[in-house]
Amino acid sequence: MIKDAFSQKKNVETKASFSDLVTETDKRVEDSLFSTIRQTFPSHCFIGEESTSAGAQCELTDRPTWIIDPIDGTTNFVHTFPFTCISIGFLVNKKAMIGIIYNPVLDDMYTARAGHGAFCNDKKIHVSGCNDYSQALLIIDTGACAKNEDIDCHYENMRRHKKHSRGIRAIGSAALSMCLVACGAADAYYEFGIHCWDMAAGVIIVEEAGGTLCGPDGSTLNILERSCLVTSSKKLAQDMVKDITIVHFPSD
Ligand code: LIP
Repeated sequence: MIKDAFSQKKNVETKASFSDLVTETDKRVEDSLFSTIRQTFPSHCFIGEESTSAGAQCELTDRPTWIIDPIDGTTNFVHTFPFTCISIGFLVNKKAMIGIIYNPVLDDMYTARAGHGAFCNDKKIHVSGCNDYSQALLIIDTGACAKNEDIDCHYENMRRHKKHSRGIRAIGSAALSMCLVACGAADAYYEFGIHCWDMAAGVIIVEEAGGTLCGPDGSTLNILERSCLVTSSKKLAQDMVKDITIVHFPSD
C-alpha cells in the first residue's frame, strides 16, 4: 500500500498541528495490520498511532501488546523523501520481545527478537560501538517541538552537540533513526515529542544490536515518556546527556 501510494498525489489531513500529517494510507495500513494480527491473536492488545489519534486509549499493560506505527515518517512519505517505514513492536509485561521496521521504498527490513539478535534483510547488524563523542555521528530531529522556547532549547542543544561531535543529521523517522544506530551507520539518536509507536519496535532492534537505550537525561527508558536516547555505547550516552536540556511533553 505504501509503495503503491508513494509517488502518487496524497490526500493530506493535519492532526495536532499544521505539520502533524496523516494520509488515507496511514489509516489503511493500520487497519490492515490490526485486523490481520487480530485474526491470529484475538486476545492481544493493540496500540496504534492512527487509532489513538481517532480517540482510542493508549494504555500499555502487562498483557501481550502490539504497538504499531503504520507509517513512521509520514511527512517524508508525503514529500517522497525515501525514509518512511512501518514499525511493529510486540511487548509482553511491557518488555519489547519482537521488533519489525520495514522501509518499503528502499526495501530494507529490520527485525529483532529478544535473545536472537537484530538483522537487516536477514544480515546480522550491530551498533558501531563508538564511545568517543568527538568521533560520533549523531541523528537529532526537531520532532514535535513547536513552542518558541522548545525550539530554542533544541537548537541550544544542537549548538553544544555540534561543538563536541563529528556531525548531526535529521532523518524524519524515529524508527529508521533507531535502525541507523542499530546497524552502525550513526552512533546516536535522540528526539523529544515522539510516541511509543515511534519507539516500540526500535527498542528491541537497538537492544539486540548491542546498543544502549535511556531517556535523554540518562534515566531508565520509558517508551510512554515521549523521548529516548539511543547510543552505540554507554559512555557516549553519559557524555551526550551533559549537553542535553530536556524538552518536556505530556506522556502517552
Ligand atoms: C514522526 C517521527 C519523527 C518526528 C516526526 C513524527 P510520524 O512520526 O518518527 O521522528 O520527527 O515529528 O513524529 O508522525 O511520521 O509517525
